[in-house]
Amino acid sequence: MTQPILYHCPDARSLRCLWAVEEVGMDVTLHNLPFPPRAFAPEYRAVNPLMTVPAWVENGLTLTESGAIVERIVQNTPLDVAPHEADYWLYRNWMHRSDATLTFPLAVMIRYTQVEVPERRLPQAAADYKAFFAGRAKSIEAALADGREWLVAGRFTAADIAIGYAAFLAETLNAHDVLGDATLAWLERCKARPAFARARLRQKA
Ligand SMILES: N[C@@H](CCC(=O)N[C@@H](CS)C(=O)NCC(=O)O)C(=O)O
Repeated sequence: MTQPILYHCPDARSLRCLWAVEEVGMDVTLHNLPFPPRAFAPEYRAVNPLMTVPAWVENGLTLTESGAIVERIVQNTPLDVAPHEADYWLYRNWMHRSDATLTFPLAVMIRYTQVEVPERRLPQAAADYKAFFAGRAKSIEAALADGREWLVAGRFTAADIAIGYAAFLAETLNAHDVLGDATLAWLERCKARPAFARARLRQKA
């Protein structure tokens, strides 16, 4: 059994995985890459032909979806929600929603405000996709409206990591003004997790 390798770019979606690693105390080899790898790390294609982060390599298996990797990391820990628990399917829904529904519009914003060369930047696309994110993020506010501390199962779970990263990314893009009060308070609770701070520190090493 070899130690898993996590390929990561600072504050990219792979932060979900590094945060989960720190929450559960798993030993992994962290491989930091410059962003975007397709421009600055051509050798990474041999690991992940998609040229996206994260990638997770473990015993001959390569995973490339942040949600699936987080699920792998938290398996058999209290951060997972088990099939016999009442919130199991809600939990799974949040795990899928985290990237497919909530991070996607933010990725469009990043591309058209930061990644593209200045002449290809599109302020209108960024504004439209921020509005798209705003509509979708109402689902977080609705879930937290009853005053609950965490999204599901009455405890901090991988759903808070997966969705918390999307809210954190919105904040790094200055798009958090569209988040509701309950969401902003929950985001602060997420960021106050010692494991989140450790992950952000470790990615700088
Ligand atoms: N659905 C994938 C998306 C992965 C993804 O698009 N990652 C971004 C970083 S946040 C990336 O590597 N972008 C660089 C590129 O596409 O060239 C996941 O959740 O891991």
